[in-house]
Amino acid sequence: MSFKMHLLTSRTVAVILPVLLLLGMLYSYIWRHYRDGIFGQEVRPADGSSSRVDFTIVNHWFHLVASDYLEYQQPSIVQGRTDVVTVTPWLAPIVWEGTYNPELLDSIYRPQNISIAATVFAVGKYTKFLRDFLETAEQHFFVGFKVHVYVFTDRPKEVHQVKMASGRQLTVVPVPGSNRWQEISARRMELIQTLIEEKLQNHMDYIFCLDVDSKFHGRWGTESLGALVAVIHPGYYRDDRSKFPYERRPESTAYVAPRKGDFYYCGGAFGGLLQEVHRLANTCRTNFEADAKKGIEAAWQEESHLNRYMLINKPTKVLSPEYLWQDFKPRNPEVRIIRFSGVIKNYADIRPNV
Ligand code: UD2
Repeated sequence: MSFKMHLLTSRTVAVILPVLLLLGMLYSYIWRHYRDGIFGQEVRPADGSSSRVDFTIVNHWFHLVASDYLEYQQPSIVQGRTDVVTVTPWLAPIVWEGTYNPELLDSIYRPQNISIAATVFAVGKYTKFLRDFLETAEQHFFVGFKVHVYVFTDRPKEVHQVKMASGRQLTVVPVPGSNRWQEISARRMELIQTLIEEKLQNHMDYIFCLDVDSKFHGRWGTESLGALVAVIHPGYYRDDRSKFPYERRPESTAYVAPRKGDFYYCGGAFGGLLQEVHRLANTCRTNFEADAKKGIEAAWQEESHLNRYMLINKPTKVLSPEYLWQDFKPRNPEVRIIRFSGVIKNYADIRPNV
């Protein structure tokens, strides 16, 4: 190589290298922002700790592909249910019987091969509810789809063996017991967060977190899918929001002011995409712990924190009280079907404390 050529090559390298370096930095900056927006976010709880979670992109959420061969009833925009409201003021659907076509929905989601995790806690004497919960879930919960049920319990030997259909499985996760039911109920958020981080991310698409003292009676399926899914509590949906049992002490991070609130949601059933439920669980757990440091326990433990969260982070799909009724309540006429309901229980018999 001549001296001139050599000089030219070194100059070229001297120019190209910094440009490449700059481009690399720019790419990594843009990628980080894009990923945080689409795949998940670095969550920084109030205590300053941080937990990064990366989630794979969820195509089926953005792109709904229907089968060309399926024939179904023509939808209408002028006829439909008039006895209930089917959309929130922020335009999220409220799911009631008669507002959707289950075959159409299943035909959209089945080819996507989606997977659904379900968590249920059975600590102490609550293991007695597991059998009915698991058996009825086999009959009604996402039938024909990939489902992985995680049972958190301090009594693994009492977990009932249920025959599960192919593609469905159950994992028992041992957890410590507790002398306080409030702690068992509230600790669920932390355990759900850890489960997502350690076991589910990049393996499952959706997660639903459910109370164990309940049974399925009717279909709970693809109509319930959404990014962030809340269930309207059956006890308060006809009441004025000033009567909702939100946490009313301003010192609590779960505080909701008297003239605020959309709906009162259940702590006993919620779900959505993994990254959304992770964000919810992490926030509720962090806020619960911040309250605990001040000696405050919210009126309805994690249910109060969930309600505060959903007031700010609006659910993208809202499930009507069909999705969590209470067996002691007579059915209201607008509730045409009860899909999932809490059984009647004697708190004094089953809780570790009163
Ligand atoms: C309501 C909520 C519940 C929770 C609670 C406030 C509904 C239908 N239920 O139910 O989700 O927000 O208020 O904390 O919205 N558990 C055990 N062992 C125990 C106690 C509780 O495993 O000793 C678990 C179990 O999964 C149970 C859940 O925690 O289903 C909630 O406890 P609960 O059913 O006693 O609470 P409850 O009926 O007040």
